[in-house]
Amino acid sequence: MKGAQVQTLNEVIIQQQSAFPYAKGELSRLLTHLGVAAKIVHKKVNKAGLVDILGEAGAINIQGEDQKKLDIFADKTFISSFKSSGIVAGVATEEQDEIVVFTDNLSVNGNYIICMDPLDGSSNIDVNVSIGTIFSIYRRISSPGTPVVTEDFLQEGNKQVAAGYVIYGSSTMLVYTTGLGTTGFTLDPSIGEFCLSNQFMETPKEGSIYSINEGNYIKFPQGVKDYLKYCQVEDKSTNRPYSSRYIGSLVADFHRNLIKGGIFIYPRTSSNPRGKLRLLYECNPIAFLAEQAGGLATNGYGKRILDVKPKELHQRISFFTGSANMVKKAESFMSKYDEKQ
Ligand code: P6P
Repeated sequence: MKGAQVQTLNEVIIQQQSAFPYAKGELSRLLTHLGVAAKIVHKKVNKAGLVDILGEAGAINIQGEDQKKLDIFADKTFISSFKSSGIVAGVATEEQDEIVVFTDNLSVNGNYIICMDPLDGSSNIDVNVSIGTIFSIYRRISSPGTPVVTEDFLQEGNKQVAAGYVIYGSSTMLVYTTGLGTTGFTLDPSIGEFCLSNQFMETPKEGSIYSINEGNYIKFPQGVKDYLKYCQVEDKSTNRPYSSRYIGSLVADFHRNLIKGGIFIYPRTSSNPRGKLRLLYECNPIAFLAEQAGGLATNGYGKRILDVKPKELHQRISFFTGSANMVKKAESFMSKYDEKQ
């Protein structure tokens, strides 16, 4: 039995909807559909060790990575949930080379499109490390009643109407924003509901955690190398040396830093000159959440992630995000060199 003080995802969505006087409830219904799909994926992720769903599925996605069965399951689950909503006209996902266009009579009139990474960090599935679903929701640009086109998906991140992630960890959480702050819900499996657990999440302006794959150190731009040395030098007045925390799963690394304070950096390297992380379905949604929680998200060269005009679906970008003062400090090292992205 749900305790009287617990607020479910649906209840909070309805309350927030009243802040959008002209909203027809479509976005609320869409977030509810997303919550149902997340619960279905949660069940499979939690049983991955038991059910024959681990291991490679054989296909190779556009990233050139082996697709694991759970990746494909998550992709299919979220796509079918969005299609059945009748509100979404199409989806761009990490697992599909091209956009998925819904042409049924209901969906073709949908006002929304979604960019998503259905199961980010999936290389960690077999070692029981937290993984996540990342999503980004836009209103379509093309006219309802016609099939969506790629241009609908190449909107700047500042046009997002909602964004968030599901983290499948020691507990499963849904963290999202509709522009009214960043809010967290924790799944209570005993009642099958996402319950409000973190209202108006605020990330500390300063932190003492830096997250980066230091295995790439020799390939980093000099500004990154200089910033890392700054993090490691002892200075009690600024709480240094910082701690290095990197799990190789964006949602898990970001979620920890969002709560504790810290900076996450995936810079461009000599082997990934555009960076590794994807703009549409990794960096833009995370950037929206970071800013709504009082943090920052840039490309390391002074460009706000949410202002970048995408040129292609699977475009990569250099990514610096987290506590505002830490991102600003890192940028001050980057700006000493004229390496512009
Ligand atoms: P690396 C996972 O594959 C991912 O897309 C993000 O979740 C994560 O932050 C990053 O790649 C890890 O990349 O090169 O450090 O293994």
